Amino acid sequence: MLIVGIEPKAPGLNIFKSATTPRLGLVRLGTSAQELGHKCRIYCEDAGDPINWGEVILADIILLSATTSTVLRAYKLIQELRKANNKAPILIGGPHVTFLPEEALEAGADFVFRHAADQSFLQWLNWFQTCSSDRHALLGIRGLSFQLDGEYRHTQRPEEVSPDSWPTPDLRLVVGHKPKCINLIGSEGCPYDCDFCSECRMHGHSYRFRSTDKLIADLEFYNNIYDPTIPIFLCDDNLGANPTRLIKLCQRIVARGLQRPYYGQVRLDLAKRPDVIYWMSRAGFERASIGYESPELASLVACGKRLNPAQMKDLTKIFHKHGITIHSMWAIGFDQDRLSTIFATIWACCNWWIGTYQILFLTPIPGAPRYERLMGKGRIFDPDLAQYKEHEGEGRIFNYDWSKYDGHYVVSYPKGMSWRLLQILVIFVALPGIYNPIQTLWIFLVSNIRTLKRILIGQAFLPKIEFKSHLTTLGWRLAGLITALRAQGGVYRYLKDWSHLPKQG
Ligand code: B12
Ligand code: SF4
Repeated sequence: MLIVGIEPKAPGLNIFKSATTPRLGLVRLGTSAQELGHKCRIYCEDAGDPINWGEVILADIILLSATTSTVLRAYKLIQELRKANNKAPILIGGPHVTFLPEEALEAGADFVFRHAADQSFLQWLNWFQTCSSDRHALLGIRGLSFQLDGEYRHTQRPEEVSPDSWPTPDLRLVVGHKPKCINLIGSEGCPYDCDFCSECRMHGHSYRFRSTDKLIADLEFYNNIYDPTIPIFLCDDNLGANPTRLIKLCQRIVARGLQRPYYGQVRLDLAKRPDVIYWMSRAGFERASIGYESPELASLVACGKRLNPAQMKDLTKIFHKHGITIHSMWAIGFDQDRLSTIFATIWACCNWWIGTYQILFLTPIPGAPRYERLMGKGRIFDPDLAQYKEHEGEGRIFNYDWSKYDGHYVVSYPKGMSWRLLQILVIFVALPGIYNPIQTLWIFLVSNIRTLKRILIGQAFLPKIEFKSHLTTLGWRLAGLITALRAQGGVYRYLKDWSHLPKQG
């Protein structure tokens, strides 16, 4: 069968536009389907060729994958896909529709896959090939939402599968995609349940890890098909969740000669274990993406960081000392935040010499505890019970246009300041302020000098990777500045569109 998958493009301009990589959902499912003998073609609108409508017409099954900010584009595509091909069932999945399955069914999807679909998708494929006339049989597939006898039905949440059962995602399925960075994920689940994140409800509260053997095999696979200078982003939500496992992975990378530029998503407190950072540096980790969230103690306590700003500064230095550049992720809009928080964030980014950063507004994405708390009266889907229930929150969300849920727009009333001032100060002052060319030049100079010093004391294991990383940072910072300035037009229009909101607002 011909399976066509589509990952819709992100709405508008955002700071991720220059680092486009496909999410791995469709690629992983497509690889599994391909192993079963099906032909799979994936179109990632932001990272590859445009959709080939000739292929869409011939497709037997159409897959769509979306996050909250891309879901409206997915719903629009459903209408166009139907017109082009009204025989093929349209399946949709991802972290948004998992928590709003009926919204996707109303938008025209035939089947919604909730949570991880590695098992349910293959079971569905089997159903489709063998007994598609018996829709009642679908009730036996977990994690599925669909219509039966004129009613929406939601089967119970899927069982958690071992990450070792995942195939190595074959990015070559993404038509026209020439990776500038290869994403690879090796774990699922998270015990922290942060207020603004949906990971725990999506994948459960316990960490499940892919074995080191499998990860090494994944890395070897990419080493064989892609240029070894292309970075691999180990995008686990917390790559350092098990520090011993991470050390073992790095040691195996070194032993197998698989050093190359790696990026990893870790928590800042991983630096309390300098031995882990040392091994990361030896394996080639040039960049760590770290959720800093806030430079203010009250907000750090509120989001469960268990670190104070002074400790954060010191831990930042440990990454730098090992030649690892930091991409810091900050969130603004905690109930404890005041306007001064924005200036404190600018100060921290500059004063702690952080390579790159993103400052996003805390956005109440469906599935996150924050969404339930901030929404008004309405129905919410309980993923554990697999049913909708009535709910009434604080009523602070004023905009449910999902295309504005990419972290660049304020969509709910903050507690400690006016939403407009928050929006204006972050986009018009903080972003261009921190990416100012003088700071960019300083960071470039300081990090190169740091690497030279590391060479002199025999601590720079992969100096070429380090020097290249400083150039990448320079490029990203300049691109960040340009994007921040270009994004201002959209934000200005947004402020005008919502000018009717009451004053506090
Ligand atoms: C890599 C990554 C990125 C990369 C690339 C992302 C991209 N191309 O969009 C970068 C760094 C650029 C990025 C940016 C952002 N990201 Co991001 N990112 C991720 C991360 C860490 C991994 C994505 C991934 O590949 N996962 C692994 C795959 C296998 O999982 P999956 O896609 O969910 O697929 C499974 C199921 O959902 C399901 N499924 C999915 N699609 C489909 C389709 C069908 C038909 C079927 C049957 C099943 C199915 O089956 C799959 C296999 O089990 C996730 C967190 C996570 N653990 O997933 C966050 C995540 C996707 N990002 C998120 C967000 C919010 C963002 C940003 C808005 C800002 C931010 N917070 O950084 C931006 C927006 C980018 C944009 N395009 O507009 C949220 C999305 C939440 C939501 N409801 O929208 C996530 C879930 C993090 C979180 N827990 O909050 N991100
Ligand atoms: S933000 Fe990170 S640590 Fe917090 S729940 Fe999400 S994945 Fe876990």
